[in-house]
Parts: sequence; structure tokens; C-alpha cells
Amino acid sequence: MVKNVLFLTGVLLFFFLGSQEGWSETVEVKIIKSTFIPTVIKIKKGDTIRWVNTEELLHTVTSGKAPDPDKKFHAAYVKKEFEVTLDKEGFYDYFCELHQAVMRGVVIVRPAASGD
Ligand SMILES: [Cu+2]
Repeated sequence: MVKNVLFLTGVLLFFFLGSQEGWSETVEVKIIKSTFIPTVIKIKKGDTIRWVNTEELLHTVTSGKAPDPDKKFHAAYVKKEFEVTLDKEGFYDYFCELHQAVMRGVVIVRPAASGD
């Protein structure tokens, strides 16, 4: 009986872990000393990015090439966190409107199926 339960748990765990490749994830970018870390982040289509502001200073997370927002996403004055789910592949430049000379980042969204 106990053996059967263990076996079943093992099988379930196998499928659970094995199928995770295709799942959506939430990936974190931290704002530390007015820098997006990591500056370039790669995610899968459908993943969510969460920007976490670790400092007292206010920042924005604004899509586009500084100083021109392209309105794909925008968070004015991120005090703690801001999340965006990206469903389209491609390169997304973004910046902080308040510190645009130094605060810039890139999100690369790759197809959900590709593994790397
Ligand atoms: Cu800023």
C-alpha cells in the first residue's frame, strides 16, 4: 500500500516537473541603485515580468527607446512592484522616464516552445 502511494507520487511528480517547460513563469527584474537588474532579460511568450523597486527613489517602467515611449507598457512611479505579461515575441526596449540617461533595459520574448 505504502509502496503504491510512493510510486503514484513519483509518477505524478515526474509529469508535473516534466511539463513545466511549457508553463508561464514570473520573472523578476530588480531596481537597485537606479539600475534594472538584469538589464537584459529573456522570457518566454506568455511569461510575466515583475519589476521590484528595492529603493526609496521613485522610478517608471516605460516601454520604448528613451526618450520616446511606445505605449506597450508603462508604470508611472513604481513604489514597490509592477507586472506585465508579454504575449508577443520580440525585443522590448524600456526605460525610466525620470532617469532615462542611465536607466534602460531590454526584454527579449522568445517563442514558448523553444527551450534554452
Ligand atoms: Cu528611475
